Amino acid sequence: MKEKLEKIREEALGRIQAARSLEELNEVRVSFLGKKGALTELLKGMKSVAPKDRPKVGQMVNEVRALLEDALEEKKAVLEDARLEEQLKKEVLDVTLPAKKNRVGHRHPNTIALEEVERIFVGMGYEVVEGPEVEKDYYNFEALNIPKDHPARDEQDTFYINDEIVLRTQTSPVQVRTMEQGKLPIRMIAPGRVFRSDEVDATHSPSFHQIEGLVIDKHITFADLKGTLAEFAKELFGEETKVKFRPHHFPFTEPSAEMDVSCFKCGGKGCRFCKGSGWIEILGCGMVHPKVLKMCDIDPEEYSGFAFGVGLERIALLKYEIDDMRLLYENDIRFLKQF
Ligand code: 2NL
Repeated sequence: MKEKLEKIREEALGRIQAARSLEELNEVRVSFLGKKGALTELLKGMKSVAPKDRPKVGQMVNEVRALLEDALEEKKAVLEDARLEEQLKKEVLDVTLPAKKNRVGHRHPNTIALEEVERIFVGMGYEVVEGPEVEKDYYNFEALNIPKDHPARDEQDTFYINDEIVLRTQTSPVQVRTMEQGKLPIRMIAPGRVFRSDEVDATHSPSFHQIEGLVIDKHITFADLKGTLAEFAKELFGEETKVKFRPHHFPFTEPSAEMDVSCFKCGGKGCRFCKGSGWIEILGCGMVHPKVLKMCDIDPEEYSGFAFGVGLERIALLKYEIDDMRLLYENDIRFLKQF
């Protein structure tokens, strides 16, 4: 009995020592101290021990049990420490690493330019008005004094839905519709998508954006047009910007002009950007043609007005020094995120 006990003790201590994990250690505990464990089995053999020796043997068994329990406890603490250590190693957190950046999108250069133009005109008391992209021929051409044989009406230039319906080639129809409503005075801009049957190249696209402006009131003169557009140019391109007007022709304005701004790159001296001239063409404008007013039931003897039209893409290309319009439509994030 004593030898058996000794053997159990040595074997148990050896296996406790060798245990590599808490699970393995628990197996060792069960196999020696559990209900069917070696030590428990040994106690069941007490019947064969002489009654007078039983207290002594019982004491020996209890001593071994206590010894093994202590050894198990000790090893358990060691293994628990090791497990914690390992877990901490696995969960190392380098707080000096740069944080993951959330990639946030932003506005398209066209939109940035549009909002800038809107801000300038809203600041001068203008309303922003939108209208349909699919328009009646009447609003797109007829009401703007564009005669039936005008080249702009050619199928080469305009997308026709049928004889009476077109994709608008400018946003003027929005202004005609506003004039028709009869509420005067008018101070408005009409931004939006327009369509022309153009081949795609660095400066053309069959679909682009325009911002037109219209002012109708009593006593509006070309001086109002000049002052307003000069102020617009200064706000858009910088306080030092100069403007000049060259005579032009549009069927819907009389007189008509094109406005140039002094080159904001070289200040007017002439550089590659303005092709040496010192000036950059920016918009078309003029005094609203009396015929256009009449067609909208506005009396040209009492009221007068000016109007202008500017390409949004043209402004975006100039402001952000982009040399090819197609870049604005490709939606390549690497390009877009620069603005
Ligand atoms: C351009 C510049 C322009 C207008 C648009 C306009 C609108 C109404 C009446 C009179 Cl309702 N005019 N818009 C005026 C001058 C120029 O656009 O380069 N267009 C082809």
